[in-house]
Amino acid sequence: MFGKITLSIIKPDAVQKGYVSPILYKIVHAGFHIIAIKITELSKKSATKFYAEHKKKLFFESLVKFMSSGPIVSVILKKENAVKDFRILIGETNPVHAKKGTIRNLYATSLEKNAIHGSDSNQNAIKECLFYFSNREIFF
Ligand code: YYY
Ligand code: MG
Repeated sequence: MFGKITLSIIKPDAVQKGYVSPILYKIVHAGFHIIAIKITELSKKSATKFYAEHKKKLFFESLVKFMSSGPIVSVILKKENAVKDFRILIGETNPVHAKKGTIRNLYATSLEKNAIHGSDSNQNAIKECLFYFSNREIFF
């Protein structure tokens, strides 16, 4: 599966605004297959663990608070070149710089509340998928 899967999270802002369905439609339309999906909520502890790489950044505390502020939808997606192609589909981290038609361009609220997550490497994709799902919940 290395190289063929990525982990996505529809973040609390997008869930709250009712964007789950249009976002999933766009993802599937772009050729990604959903092989695991769940609606869940991150505790502050889990959000801290998930974003551990950013723990020294100034935005970290606010990010953790936001990510644990409401339900999220976590999804494992399968496709050739999943990680790279998905990052293109979601657009730049800062929605102001996200290309027209990308998910962040269409649905983000702000730099912090940017609607969606996508893994940044094949290694991290595997790690992040296993953060949210057990093997029994993944349907290759
Ligand atoms: O991978 P990606 O989500 O595009 O960006 P990261 O650099 O990994 O940052 C994670 C997350 O943190 C980002 O989606 C929004 C938030 N963030 C922020 O609030 N302020 C920043 N200056 C940078 C990132
Ligand atoms: Mg990242």
